[in-house]
Amino acid sequence: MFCYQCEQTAQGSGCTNFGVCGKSPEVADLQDLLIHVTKGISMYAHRARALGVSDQEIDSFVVEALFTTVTNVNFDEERMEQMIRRAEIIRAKARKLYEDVAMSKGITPENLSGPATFELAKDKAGLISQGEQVTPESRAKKLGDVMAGLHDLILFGLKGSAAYADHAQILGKKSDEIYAGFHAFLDFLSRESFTEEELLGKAIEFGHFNLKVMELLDAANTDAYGHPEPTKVRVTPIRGKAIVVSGHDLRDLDLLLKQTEGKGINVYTHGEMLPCLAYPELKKYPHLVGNYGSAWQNQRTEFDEFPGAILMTTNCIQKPKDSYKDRIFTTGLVAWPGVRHIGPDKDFSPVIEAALAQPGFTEDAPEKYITIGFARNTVLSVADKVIDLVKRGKIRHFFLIGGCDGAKPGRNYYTEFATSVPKDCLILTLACGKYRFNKLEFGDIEGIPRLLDMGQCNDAYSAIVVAKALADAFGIDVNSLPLSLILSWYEQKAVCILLSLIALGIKNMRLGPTLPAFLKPKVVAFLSENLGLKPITTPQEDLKAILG
Ligand code: FSO
Ligand code: SF4
Repeated sequence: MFCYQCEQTAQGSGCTNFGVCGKSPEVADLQDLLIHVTKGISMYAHRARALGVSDQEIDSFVVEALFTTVTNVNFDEERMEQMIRRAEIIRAKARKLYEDVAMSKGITPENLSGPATFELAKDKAGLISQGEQVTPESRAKKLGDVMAGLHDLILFGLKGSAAYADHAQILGKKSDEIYAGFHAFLDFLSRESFTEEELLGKAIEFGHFNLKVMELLDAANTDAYGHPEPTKVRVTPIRGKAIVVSGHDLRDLDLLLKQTEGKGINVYTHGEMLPCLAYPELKKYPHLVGNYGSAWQNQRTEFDEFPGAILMTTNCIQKPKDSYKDRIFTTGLVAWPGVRHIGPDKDFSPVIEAALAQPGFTEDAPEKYITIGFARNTVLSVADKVIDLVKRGKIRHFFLIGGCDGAKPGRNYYTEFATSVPKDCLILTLACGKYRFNKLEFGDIEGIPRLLDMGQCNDAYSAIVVAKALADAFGIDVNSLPLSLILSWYEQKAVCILLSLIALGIKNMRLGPTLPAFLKPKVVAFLSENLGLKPITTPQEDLKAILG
């Protein structure tokens, strides 16, 4: 195995024996093989589309295959093997689709090779050794470090973007342009050789593409559940039976809420599900009582102490402790060997039974609330007031402190940064990194809360919309706004967002806790020269540099 797709990669360079995340070498190799076959599918699907035909099963599968390989999604060898076998069938379907349409138009189909035609081994051991031949490490041997790193930057971005596209397609939002994009990028990545210019150009093109994916998911979420609105959310448990839902999928939560109605079970959000509590069509359920716990990396302690059932709807799952292995469930693409999985029928009865068999919370904890729900609609509704406050010098600067959390001690930077931001500045936040400071008191500036939680990581889209609207209102470029982005990254969704921000030309972003291992020094130097992208240093130094 060789995996360096996330921030916690071993020694900051690559997991080679076993994933720091808990991913086995076998699963890592199978994931790389799945990506390889998926490139083959897209080589055909891309060409078929150019001739006017497409197929929903092929389109959806490619998105799912990419998402399955995102950090902390699928740790199950059996499921990975099944996915590869299905990929083989889908590839044959895509090939037929392309060859048939070409023939019908009197065109000789291209004779494709590589990922399009290689034969898969008959048994799992054979698949694993095939996977070993297509790891990022073997790519680096062929293409060289810089080129392979740029290839992987795009590939990892695609994986993150696929997570968003999958959430959107689950809610019925499907876009031909977006499926076409996934196939086109994978087809590009299936090539044998590249130039640095081509790869850099594609990375920027991908950044623009991902904006459309985030826009699609924003539309899917808001069309289905309304626009998030400022909502006071309870963050301490109340007496009664309980289910906690983690991950990112709004529809899973909705379905679970419907199935638990009248059952005397309280439902809590965890991690990136917190923003769900602000959507009108989700918060309407009285038994969705609040948020439990904090960010993903604390789940082993928090789930251990949770006296009910646990449902994981997407990443980030960690190895379950024995103490809760029989009351944690996965659904969708997330999988852990031996953990019970709720299939596509979304019958959550086993989760409900497990919750009823547990004691639940025996008493109310002391009340504590936080306010969430400051996505684009809400923030833009007070834009005039915010603009006025900026003009009157009441708001000096905006900080977007957003991104993922993780286990490394260096992540304290973000808490320290948030608490050191001067009182005349606003803080926008999103994704799971905010748990380090979202329960602290930040106060307000003439009624506008100083800490505005915009939502999940994909709500970076909201932040971009707000930044553009503010820039328009002031008649200036986004980079001239008194706005600084302080980003934390962990997995591939952060990579696609970063590429979108780079594509928009956002300058002077600070990124931490460490820089991605796949961004080689030459690429870092390029981004730093052209966009002033820099690693975080200390909160005090960075604040001083920003505010002058
Ligand atoms: Fe966090 Fe995990 Fe949402 Fe990521 S829960 S780390 S960026 O999955 O996607 O923010
Ligand atoms: Fe290592 Fe991250 Fe890959 Fe897991 S996802 S194997 S921790 S680099």
